[in-house]
Amino acid sequence: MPERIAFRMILNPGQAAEYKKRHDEIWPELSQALRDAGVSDYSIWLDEETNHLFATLVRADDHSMDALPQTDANRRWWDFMADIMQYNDRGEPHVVPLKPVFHMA
Ligand code: RM4
Repeated sequence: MPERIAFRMILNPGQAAEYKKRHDEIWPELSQALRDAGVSDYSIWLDEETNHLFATLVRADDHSMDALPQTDANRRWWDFMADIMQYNDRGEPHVVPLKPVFHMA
């Protein structure tokens, strides 16, 4: 069964418009890399009070999200986004997995 997951990232202050613009113009090769990794129905929402980015996506049973950071498109995208998001010391966006607590179908 495909699984929906959610996680949180952090935007740098004052970067909301730029973050949205970059995603409005998302690189086709990045969307393709995500799809190839078994990702679909990916949304990101901004909490303007905290600058938290709330993301949800669906991943296939046989997804390969763990290998995404090694793809050329993802590596270049993370380099490109590093000036407007908070990153960890491994050069990846700071990501906090979120725990499902309620769902009404
Ligand atoms: C985000 C961040 C995530 C990526 C999305 C598409 O800003 O870089 O890692 O999955 O863009």
